[in-house]
Amino acid sequence: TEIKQLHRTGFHFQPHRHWMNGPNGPMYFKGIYHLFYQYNPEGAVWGNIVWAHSISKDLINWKSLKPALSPSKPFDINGCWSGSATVLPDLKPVILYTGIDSQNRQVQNYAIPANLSDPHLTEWVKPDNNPIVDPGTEVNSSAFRDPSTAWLSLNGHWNTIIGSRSEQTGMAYLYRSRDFLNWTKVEQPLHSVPNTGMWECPDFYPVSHFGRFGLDTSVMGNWFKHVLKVSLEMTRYEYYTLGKYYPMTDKYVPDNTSADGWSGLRYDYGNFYASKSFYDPMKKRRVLWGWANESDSVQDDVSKGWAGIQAIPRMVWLDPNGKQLLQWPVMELNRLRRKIVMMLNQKLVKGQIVEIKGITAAQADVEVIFSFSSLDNAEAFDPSWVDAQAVCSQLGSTAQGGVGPFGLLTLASENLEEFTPVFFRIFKAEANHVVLMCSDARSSSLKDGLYKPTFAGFVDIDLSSKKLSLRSLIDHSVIESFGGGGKTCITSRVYPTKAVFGDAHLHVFNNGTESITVEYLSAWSMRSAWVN
Ligand code: DQQ
Repeated sequence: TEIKQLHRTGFHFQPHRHWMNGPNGPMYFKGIYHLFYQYNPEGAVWGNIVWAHSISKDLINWKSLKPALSPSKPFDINGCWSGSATVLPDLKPVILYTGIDSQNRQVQNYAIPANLSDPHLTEWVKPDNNPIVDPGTEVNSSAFRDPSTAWLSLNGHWNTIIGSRSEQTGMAYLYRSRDFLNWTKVEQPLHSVPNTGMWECPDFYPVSHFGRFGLDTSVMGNWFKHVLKVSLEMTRYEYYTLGKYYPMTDKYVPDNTSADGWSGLRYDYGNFYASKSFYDPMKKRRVLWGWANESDSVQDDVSKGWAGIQAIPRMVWLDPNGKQLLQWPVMELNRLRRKIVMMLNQKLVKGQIVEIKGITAAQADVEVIFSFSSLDNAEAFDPSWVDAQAVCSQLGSTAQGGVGPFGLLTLASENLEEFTPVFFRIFKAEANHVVLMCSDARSSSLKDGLYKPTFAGFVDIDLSSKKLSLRSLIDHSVIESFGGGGKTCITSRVYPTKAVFGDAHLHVFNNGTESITVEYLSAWSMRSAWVN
């Protein structure tokens, strides 16, 4: 088209054109990473859903293959919806996915590679004994989807969980099988929570108490915790609990260290949904893929010719405090770093803004450590402030505070008509300090008709070192931020009209009474990746 693409990303995963939603069946197989995704081959809006397929050696540069699964049989004729891959112990990958059948029911199917010696696994077969799970009479056939990667129990059978709801109780049904073909529903769901509505894309995996190494989904042991993540259709956020899994009885009991439900822990406090993780045996890590939807209008998507990106894949592991997960962009991303500029010991007094010059600010990676000498100026935290997003939108980034707001001004236009601040503000509570992290899209664009939310989360961090770190990946229409070394993540989609390409600027700022020091900042221009 004639339209200049102002908002296409340079190093995020997206198809060449058309609509993409959730990541499907991510896996590593014989030296190659596979990513499948929900895709409309006919346009930039949701519909006609197939499993598109791309492969990579480094999770950053991708080659697109033909779709692996398209509607063709009675058991998926109305859509090939989300699902997962499991690599069976004899190195045979199997896909479990949701088919929308000829009666518009959601059923679970399987598919296998047509030719295991094809290193790309280009061709997939949907055997005729599908579906392998149907909703029967007990389960709501319009709310029964997204089978997880299967895991092997100590009692010798395979397990998968499937998202659902019964009335308004969200749940993950547990199904088990001895042969991966005949599946039976376990009476009790693996977990359910009243008033949370439909659970999409459940994910269930172990995390180690020690270090950053990931664990294969079927690994069982006493020294692990398990993560249960669900995507809440009602709020469009993903929440997770940490808990204990009993591999003899297949029971999961969440720890009571955080809320279980929509007020619980989130992978990301912004635009990040329908995620899936997989174990990478090459680098012994667990990697998380999540979808960041557009925040512009359907009409904008149609004129752009595309919609949807995947967030940069993240390594996930257990915080040493055992109470939450930590996330960090996979290290392969660093290979795209080109020119670097640094800032050392730059003091920021109240109201100060300092530009980071010399990099491509519309396509950049920034890491910064802020420090402060005292928290005496921290404002009192109102215990009724449970909703970080509400606090953040009330206080904003420009009005003066005590300690903060301080942080980055990303995708800023020359005269600051447009800017997206990513920042912290520290409060004093009864017994501790409370750190608020925000990514505020309200001033991100002069254009109307966009969704410009104020995203925010709290950062559960020990401030005794008087330091707070922030990393932001800036890529034209997306800002992915990692606060406190990956404790709190926020992804925002923004569509600046002036702060584009060479006209985008990056700054550090402080609007708090307490002076803040940029102890150390590195910002890199990012090279574009080869994506599809
Ligand atoms: N959308 C898919 C479902 C999944 C949801 C259909 C996630 O399988 O539950 O494209 O956005």
